[in-house]
Amino acid sequence: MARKKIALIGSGQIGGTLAHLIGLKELGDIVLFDITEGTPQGKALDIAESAPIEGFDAGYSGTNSYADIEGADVVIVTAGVPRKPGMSRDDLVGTNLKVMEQVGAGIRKYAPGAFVICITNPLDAMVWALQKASGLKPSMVVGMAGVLDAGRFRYFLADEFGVSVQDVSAFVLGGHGDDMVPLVRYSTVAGIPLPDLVRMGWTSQAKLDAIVERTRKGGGEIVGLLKTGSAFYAPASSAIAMAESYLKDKKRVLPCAVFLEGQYGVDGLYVGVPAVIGAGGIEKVVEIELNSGERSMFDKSIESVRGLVEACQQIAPHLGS
Ligand code: A3D
Repeated sequence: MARKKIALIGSGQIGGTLAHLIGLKELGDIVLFDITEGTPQGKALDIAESAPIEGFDAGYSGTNSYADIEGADVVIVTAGVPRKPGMSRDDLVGTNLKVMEQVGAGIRKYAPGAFVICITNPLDAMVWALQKASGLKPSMVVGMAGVLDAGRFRYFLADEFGVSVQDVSAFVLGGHGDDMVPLVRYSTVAGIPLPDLVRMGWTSQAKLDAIVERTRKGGGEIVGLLKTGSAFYAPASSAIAMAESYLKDKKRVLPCAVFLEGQYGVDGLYVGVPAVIGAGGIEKVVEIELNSGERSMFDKSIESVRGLVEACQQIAPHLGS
């Protein structure tokens, strides 16, 4: 069986990390694309030269032409600009919306059968724009955010409890903004929900609240430390988990930004919810009951996403509703 073809649109910090991880995991051959000449070619050659040392087989090429992504099975999009200190994700709309229109046109022409994962911020609005611009089915265009947000939540919890990250599972809902909704009730250590762990004396409610707040602001914490850009290792790992579930038909249940058509009372927006990713793309949206506190946090998060999408519709009315 021929290797799968994975196209990476954007060869910056996340794009390069994705390319290396795909090789290390032998998920397929990689085409790195960027508008900057030399960057995708240089990164492709550098990573290809690590293959004999690491012992993996994968083809690498770098390009500035969309024609080279032809027939890609998976496309992961990081093209655009990241945040700098003092910027919110929403400050990126104007620049990155134009980028999504170009990328969408490239995918529409050369990779209409691909499973497309968007990472560019502000995520929930950019994945919406990318789906409109590419014309692909909404079930084949998905946004990466929840796996990363849940990963951060899991890491902080494992650190607090002194247990393996493997035994901590976390649930995050809503948009990828500071008003995302980490769901404490559905987050567990070895199946024990967090509120029970507070009762068992493993941590205090105040410490748990602080961890929830740190999770919400997790992206900003890294931006503040790096000063020149935003997180890239954990975001790349998160998108790889989603791509792997599609390529291997693993049917993992992962929190991702998916197009809602009535689920959770939302219609026509991309919002972070748990979903099954398999060979059919987004195969199922998992709908859970929210209590009134969770519902109001979720609704607040949806309103932020709606505001951003409306801003996109004003800038680019041709994308439709
Ligand atoms: P960076 O290292 O700047 O890479 C972006 C790349 O996109 C650069 O190499 C640019 O040359 C390239 N680019 C710019 N315009 C175009 C275009 N029109 N066509 C093709 N390529 C283009 O950024 P990064 O890799 O650190 O981050 C990429 C994006 O991911 C940013 O928008 C970040 O805000 C976003 N991000 C999202 C998350 C989520 O959890 C959703 C996390 C971290 C970063």
